[in-house]
Amino acid sequence: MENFLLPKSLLFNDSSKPPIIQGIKEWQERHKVEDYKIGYNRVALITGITGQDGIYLTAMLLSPLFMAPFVYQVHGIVRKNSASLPILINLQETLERQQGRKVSLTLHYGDVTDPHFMQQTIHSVKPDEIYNFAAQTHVQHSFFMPSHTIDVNFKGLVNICQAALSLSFAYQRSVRIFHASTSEMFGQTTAQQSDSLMGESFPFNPASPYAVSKIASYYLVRYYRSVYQMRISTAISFNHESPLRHESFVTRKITKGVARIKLGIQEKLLVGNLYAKRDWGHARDFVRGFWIINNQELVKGVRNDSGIDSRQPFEDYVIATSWSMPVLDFLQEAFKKAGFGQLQLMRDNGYEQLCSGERVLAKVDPKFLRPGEVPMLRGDPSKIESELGWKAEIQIEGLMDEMLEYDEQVAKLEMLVRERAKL
Ligand code: NAP
Ligand code: G4F
Repeated sequence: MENFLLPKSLLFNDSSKPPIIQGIKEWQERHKVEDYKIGYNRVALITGITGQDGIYLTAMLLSPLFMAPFVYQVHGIVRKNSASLPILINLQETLERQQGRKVSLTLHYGDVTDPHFMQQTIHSVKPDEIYNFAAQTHVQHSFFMPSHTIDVNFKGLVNICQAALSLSFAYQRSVRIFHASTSEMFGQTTAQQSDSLMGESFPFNPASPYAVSKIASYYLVRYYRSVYQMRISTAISFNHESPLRHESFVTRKITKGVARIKLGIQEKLLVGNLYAKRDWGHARDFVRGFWIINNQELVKGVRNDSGIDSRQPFEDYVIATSWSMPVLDFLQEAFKKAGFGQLQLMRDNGYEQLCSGERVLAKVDPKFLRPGEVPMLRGDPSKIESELGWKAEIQIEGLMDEMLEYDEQVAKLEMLVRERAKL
């Protein structure tokens, strides 16, 4: 039912600032560079388009307020049973209503693990830009499904790169590829490292099959870039959330749980490790960073007013807010914002629980503890800030407020449906 609700941050209108790449309009007027078909169409292919980042990127590329020098046609790869398909369809219909015309969104049913499907799709779509978001993204699930995780996260990228390479040989077309890497690759830090911010050269120390699959893909990006001079790059992204985050991830599990507890349709929250710290940003900021990275020579040219050197190799960037917070603080703050006041942290059978007087509102359930945990992640975004002018605009406070407000709406709808069902 929540699929009918679009979060505020997804749509750009007069009151929400559209993503502007600094100075691009002035630069467009001054330079005419052949490589950039300024004002012409660009074709973007998004794998994982039904996921959080896929939906935010689609909304941005198809918004008339997105200040990029291209008009986008968006293609997306969708698994037939994706539960998030309705929200994508709702987004398309909303954008068309807003703009009073059709937007160019085409879906292709398939799977990135199928090399024939990827070859055929990339050859028929002939994308200018690919964004590879498709992945088995849940760290805890990767302990139970290591082989599947490696298949989707690593072999999926192999299939995409091979198809893009053959497209460039067959049609002399170069396609730029953005791949989504993760801060999980940094993994467990030593005591000496634990206070340092994690930048591009911070060592990898993976603690899950998910992290291993992403490290393998990270090196695959470097391989295709150095051996075939492909325009491929990656962002090492720290955690980013939104009302569209799947509820199996901790922030959304908390905001949805708190909203339902407030309305009396859930008794308590069951969670895992309360002491892990994460650098939480907003997905809307992150997808703007992904576009900038995939168009990095254009953005560097605009910023230096130097035109574009298309021989310049692509580079990888960390995207983060540089702020981090323990799960426990996120949980307590969410209950506080929802009007539950100060909660007491107690212990029962060796596990923590958060109580309001006699009432238990949240409790650690060992089934959510992981065999390998990453205790602390905090990123250093200084390279992308200084070279590409990206900066996180939405802080944790704004993120939490939006998620709680959205989840209260969802919970109220759920109540309404329950009431009606009784009639
Ligand atoms: P998400 O919401 O979990 O979405 C994952 C997407 O991948 C979904 O659209 C899913 O389709 C699709 N998918 C899964 N297996 C597939 C397959 N075999 N073939 C085709 N599509 C498949 O993830 P997200 O948060 O948007 O993250 C996007 C990317 O960024 C991922 O690669 C993730 O690892 C990476 N990343 C995310 C974060 C973060 O904090 N969000 C941080 C660092 C890196 P269904 O709808 O059918 O399930
Ligand atoms: O929300 P999480 O599941 O995200 P996690 O494991 O950090 O992974 C996310 O971010 C990565 C980037 O760093 C992405 F690459 C990845 O795809 C995904 O998007 O867990 C965050 C922390 C963990 O330490 C976990 O142990 O919260 C802890 N946690 C505590 N209770 C819980 C729970 N995590 C989940 N999912 N569910 C709980 O009940």
